[in-house]
Amino acid sequence: MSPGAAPAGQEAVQPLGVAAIGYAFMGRAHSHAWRNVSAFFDVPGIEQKVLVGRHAEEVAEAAAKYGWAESATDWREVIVRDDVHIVDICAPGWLHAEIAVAALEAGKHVLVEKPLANTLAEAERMAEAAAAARRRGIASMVGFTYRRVPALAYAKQLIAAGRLGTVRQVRASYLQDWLADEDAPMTWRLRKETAGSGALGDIASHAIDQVQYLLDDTVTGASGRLHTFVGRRPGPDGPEDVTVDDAAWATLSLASGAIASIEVSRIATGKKNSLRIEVYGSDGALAFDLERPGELEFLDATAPPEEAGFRRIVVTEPGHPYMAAWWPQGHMIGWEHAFTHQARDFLAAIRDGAAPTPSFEDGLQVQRVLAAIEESAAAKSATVHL
Ligand code: SOE
Repeated sequence: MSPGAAPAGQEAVQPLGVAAIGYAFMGRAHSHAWRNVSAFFDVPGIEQKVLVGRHAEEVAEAAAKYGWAESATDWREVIVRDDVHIVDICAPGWLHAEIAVAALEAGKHVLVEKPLANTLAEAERMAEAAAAARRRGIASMVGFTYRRVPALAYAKQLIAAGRLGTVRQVRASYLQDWLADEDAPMTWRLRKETAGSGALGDIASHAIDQVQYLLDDTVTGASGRLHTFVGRRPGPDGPEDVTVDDAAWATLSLASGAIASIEVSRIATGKKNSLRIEVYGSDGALAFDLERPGELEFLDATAPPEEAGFRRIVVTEPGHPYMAAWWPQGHMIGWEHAFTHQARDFLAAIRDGAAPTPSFEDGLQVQRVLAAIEESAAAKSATVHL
């Protein structure tokens, strides 16, 4: 029996050893989730075995702070360890494919941050490795974490239950302003070779995933544009060229006949982390904004016109997704909780021998859309069919 998998009729006893690779922003968010998940959710026990990073001193300090038993600097040594069963990849995009494929081949369950990869070719390789690993009972999942925001998970339930009727149109935007300042420094996120793309891969990937997830639909065509407003930024050794987009926008067609628009930016002055999604159907509509994560606006268009209007649902009821595990009704949770929900769903899938979602195949589908938008933008062409 593999660790974490429950024998028929019994609870699993042997904890799953987790290794996380990367200890910056995402590594911290994931560490927080691993640290809390078994305290709040009924999942197989885990042990935070080892945190991996390039700089020995910094990673040792981070490991001690975030609850890891050890730290290491060589991910290749870590992913083959017998006491490591889950590899959680929080490293920048250029490392995803190499680490994920090696970890899957070593028989480890793999969770990888979004977007799945920097290029379509890498994403295809990862999806193939995941499918082969799945046949050996190995789980893999890509961290489109916003699927685990209770308000968005509830929005999906409402749409699936037909409360919006036929969904016709979606407007999705993801606006941030951390690059609005021309003097904001270079980071790996602004170099094509490390990040793959800019706002497109970083945040349009979330918006595209949400459109396909909420509607349970597939994008079949895309027309897009990319723009870089600040071409050079201060680097460690002087000014450096920015080689990715600051902003992107696209129109998408979906298999169901629905259409969507996507608008993303990291220079949207005043917008901090606004993933806004509006869904319009024949019988109702929904709106969500990540800057107010515990609320969902819902319109029931089957009500008499005099009564119809958007109403605000406060998503803190025990009947809302994930909420029963936290505080009594009415008490809010935050951004970081979605990572705990993600760890919960991943561990539950491992326990049940189920295939967790979003799968690498789902991540690959998002990557196809990103590539189509890039192709359309480069060619200044109309729709690129996937
Ligand atoms: C940076 O733009 C970023 O941290 C994204 O990389 C995350 O995926 C998103 O959750 C918040 O913004």
